[in-house]
Amino acid sequence: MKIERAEVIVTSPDRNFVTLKVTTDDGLVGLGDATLNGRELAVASYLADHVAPLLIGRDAHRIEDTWQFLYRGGYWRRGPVTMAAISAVDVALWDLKAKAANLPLYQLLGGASRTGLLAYGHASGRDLPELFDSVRSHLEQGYRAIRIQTGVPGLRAIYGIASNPTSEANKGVRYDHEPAQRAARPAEEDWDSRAYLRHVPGVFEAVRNEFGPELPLLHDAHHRLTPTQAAQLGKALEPYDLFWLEDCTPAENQESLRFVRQHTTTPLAIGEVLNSIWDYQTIITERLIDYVRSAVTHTGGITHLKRIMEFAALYQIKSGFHGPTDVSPVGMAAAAHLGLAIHNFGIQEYMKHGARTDAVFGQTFRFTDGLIHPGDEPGLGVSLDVDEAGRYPYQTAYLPYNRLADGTVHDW
Ligand code: CS2
Ligand code: MG
Repeated sequence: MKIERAEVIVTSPDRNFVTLKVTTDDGLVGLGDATLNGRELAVASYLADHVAPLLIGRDAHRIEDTWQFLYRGGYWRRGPVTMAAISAVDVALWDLKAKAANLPLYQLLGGASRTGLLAYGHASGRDLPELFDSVRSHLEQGYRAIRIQTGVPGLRAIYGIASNPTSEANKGVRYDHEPAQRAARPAEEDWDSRAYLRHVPGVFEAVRNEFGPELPLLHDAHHRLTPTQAAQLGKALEPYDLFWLEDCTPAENQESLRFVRQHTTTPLAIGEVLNSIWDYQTIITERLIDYVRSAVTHTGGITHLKRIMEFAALYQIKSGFHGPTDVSPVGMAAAAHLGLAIHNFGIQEYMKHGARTDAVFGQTFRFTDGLIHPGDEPGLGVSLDVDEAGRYPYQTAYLPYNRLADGTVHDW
């Protein structure tokens, strides 16, 4: 099964997506997601200018060899751009191998370890009434686990709030659905960690009082706290029994999680900005996290994330794969196939894509009664309508950034 064509398709139906389409000499097509929010064209060029020409003529069945060829052969290793590019090739080859075997991909990854994947959705509100309405609407949509994001008094626009103001070009698109605003420059937002720390525990108390003790609740601190503040928040949230507190502090310094772990038993999830098994070495071997948050798209594909999950299994750490709308339907399908097969599955993030995106990407992926299933079509179960994609050319879009009250740039 020789690779005959490797094309990079950039489209912007509801947001920008980068997809690698690999076609073999016997006419099979494999797809891989290479979308890196706010830096899409960097990966598109890495693939089109440097990788795609090297794939032509290769045996599509040799997935591990191709992975090592691109990782070691590329000399410059790791990092979000390289690992997103390698991921797209890897997933496209797994899609091809499963289609050649006429099996859904999860069957090649060891078969199903469960009937479906528990998924969580994003509820948010600037205030409690808006938040409660958002939780109710997610429960009505069938979600059985809910991420809670809240506005903070005194702060104009913060991460994760659906009703935040958006750019003119993003009118009608929920802010939390697409934080990367279509604009020539990134939007500046404000932040105050002490105001946030004073406000959030009370919100979780109110949500528990309103919705009871059982509902799994998640929260994303989105990399904004120091290790000490993260320990304070984790401790303050213990009475509300969170499923997880995510990205409580930037993870570049993996050891900083030791301090957080020493002070709170609130489960911790980290990894959406980590790109390789080496980025997880300390936080897994010292069990400083409970959930691996990587996306297949940003972590070297199914081959590498499966390796990370096998490593994590030794330490009873589970998956909590990243699944916002900037992971394309191809990336979501890959996460669902891997999540269905691995033993140490925890939960899957799932934000629904828009109608234009669903028109570009055909999917057998389904969300029923709170559970995700990738479907039983051969391969990933995703198709790409190139003509439809062609209707939506790339649009410049940037994720926002933060400044503190004194003007200091802060983690967004
Ligand atoms: C977030 C993402 O879903 C999450 O947990 O952290 O929404 C993140 O902000 C975006 O994926 C950035 O592109
Ligand atoms: Mg997150």
